[in-house]
Amino acid sequence: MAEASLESPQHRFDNRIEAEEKIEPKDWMPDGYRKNLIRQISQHAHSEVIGMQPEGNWLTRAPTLKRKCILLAKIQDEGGHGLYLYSAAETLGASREELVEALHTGHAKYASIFNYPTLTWADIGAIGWLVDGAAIVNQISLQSTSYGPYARAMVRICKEESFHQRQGYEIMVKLAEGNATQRAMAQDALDRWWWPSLMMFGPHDAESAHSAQSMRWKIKRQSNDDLRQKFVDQTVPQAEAIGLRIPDTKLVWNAARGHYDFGEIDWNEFNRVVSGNGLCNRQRLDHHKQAHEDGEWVRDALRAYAEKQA
Ligand code: FAQ
Repeated sequence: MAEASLESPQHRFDNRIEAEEKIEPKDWMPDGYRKNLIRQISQHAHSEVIGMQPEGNWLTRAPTLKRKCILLAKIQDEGGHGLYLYSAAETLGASREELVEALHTGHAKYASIFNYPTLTWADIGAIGWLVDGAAIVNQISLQSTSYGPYARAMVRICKEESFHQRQGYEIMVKLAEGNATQRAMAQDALDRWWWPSLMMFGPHDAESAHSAQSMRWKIKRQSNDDLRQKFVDQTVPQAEAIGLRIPDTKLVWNAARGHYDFGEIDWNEFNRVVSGNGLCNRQRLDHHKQAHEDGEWVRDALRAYAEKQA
């Protein structure tokens, strides 16, 4: 009996996770592992695609042609990230139709950050600097996630996000070096995007429904709170370097811990936004549904072509 269980698919799977081997699409995996991955990867994909909207709002109003080209390239990258991630989720047996349906019916989430409006050009700087900055901290860790297609998608995504973060910070640098109005715009954008960026890492570890199991399966490699701390530690000096103030009165360097201490997130706001009642939730979903509907003719043409070939 003991010998048989040593040979069981579950046992082999556990050993491979233990040995840091990647799990590939055709390998045996527990149902829960598959479901959890489809959940996380598809929500990640939805975030990338919905995340194109707040920045898209500034494409026609970028201050120069060069800024417009950079922003356009960045937004297209985000669409590409969504596509790699949908493909990774499809390798687990989920169809694209099901995934999009889950987004449209509210069964699948996307990152709360994309439900905030982009009010000024400085918001484009703040998104690149803070939102892409937070995304990279999380995604670098996911490069060593246990599912092969997800880990490999992360490698390329991280390279692109790194360019995004730098272009955002460079916008903030220029505004911070500018006149009083430009500096005020940069500070106002930081004030509005700081806390929502910290929320991107999800609930505290003790409240995180999926973390313990995801860490055991090595889907997640670092906890929500550890990643959030890493982001704070690396971002505070960047703000200081350009003379911007982080909007947190509790923020202080803790020499004993070797980290910044920081204030508490407004979890009521987080829950409100995640449950669909943020400033732009309805607008973001309606826009996605409309774009999806407008693309129906492309899907029809592809289906007709496939039928003709069959
Ligand atoms: N917003 O048990 P946990 C980007 C949900 S990409 C909304 O801790 P988990 C690029 C969570 O889904 C940004 N929902 O969950 C870009 C779960 O709900 P469920 C996206 C959130 O999965 C930049 C429930 O709360 N990145 O920005 C949020 O273990 C600029 C319980 O939470 C990724 O998706 C939230 N902030 O940990 C694009 C990275 N936090 O499914 C355009 C991959 C938590 O039970 C412009 N994902 N929830 O209904 C992850 O690393 C994880 O999924 C976490 C959450 C860390 C996000």
